[in-house]
Amino acid sequence: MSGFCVGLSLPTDIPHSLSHLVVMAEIDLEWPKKDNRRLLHVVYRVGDLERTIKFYTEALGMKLLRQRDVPEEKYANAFLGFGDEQSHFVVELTYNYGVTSYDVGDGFGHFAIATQDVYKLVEHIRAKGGNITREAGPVQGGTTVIAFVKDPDGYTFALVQRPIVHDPFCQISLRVGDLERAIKFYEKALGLKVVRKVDNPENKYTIAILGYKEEDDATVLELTYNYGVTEYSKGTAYAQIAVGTDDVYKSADVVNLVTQELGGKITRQPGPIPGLNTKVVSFLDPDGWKTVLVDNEDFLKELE
Ligand SMILES: N[C@@H](CCC(=O)N[C@@H](CS)C(=O)NCC(=O)O)C(=O)O
Repeated sequence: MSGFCVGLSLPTDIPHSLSHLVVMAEIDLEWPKKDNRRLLHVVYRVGDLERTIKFYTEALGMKLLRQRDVPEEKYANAFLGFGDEQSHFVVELTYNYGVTSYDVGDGFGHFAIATQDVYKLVEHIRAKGGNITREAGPVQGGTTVIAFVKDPDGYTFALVQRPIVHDPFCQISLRVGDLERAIKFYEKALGLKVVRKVDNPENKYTIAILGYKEEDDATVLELTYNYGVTEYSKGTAYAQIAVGTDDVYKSADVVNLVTQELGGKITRQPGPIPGLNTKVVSFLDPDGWKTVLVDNEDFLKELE
């Protein structure tokens, strides 16, 4: 059985004749798997919007897709990626007026960019003044060529060599303190599937790759578990991943139940964001990483 019933009390001011009724609402636990979901963008804070835009466009090869300034709330956003937001995963940078630096924390892993030639991209980034923190070469214990680069705010970008690249922005990596709990959460609450899992006892870590499609076809979430490490600092820089949904209310019902079982919590109840009218629901996973589910139609209207 995929759903079960939950009793909801009616408000106390309804007509007396109805007050004995209890509304039975069916919660469809399979909804996240049936829903029309896609990783849309990742949101994080930077200390200087122009500096980051310059680095991402000139060194990493992204395009500036759109920008908005919200002076009444004292912040500005810039969206960058390797193609249009309708079909590509992008970054949403947030600049808060006057805040010039943030703590990235030790729980955030990296963003990953796929490219056919990591060596060449490393040289290009170096020539643009980028900070290469791990030179190009095969990954420890494997053959895939990778490199690590730090952006001006200290966020790590992994460069990953692949023969065919659809959307270069291919991965977000976060560290978690209990991998099995995190996998269950992302499967049940978000409808993601484990597309790959690798245990690396030599280097004392396990990674699980979760996606709505196979790793080569869409951007995925990588969860890393380092043996024995159960907690990480989240810092103040990284914010959340945005995922599209056809129904934030049905999604929220499922998330609510999953948080009762596995931990985490809803931080913004489902509904339209005042002023913007895009319907969203936000929540934390059991490790404290945030996701926002965004109504697909409302999101497309934002792009018009
Ligand atoms: N301790 C690492 C575990 C994950 C890990 O080692 N990932 C691989 C890539 S899948 C890596 O960073 N390898 C380093 C290298 O090859 O230099 C972490 O928390 O990031």
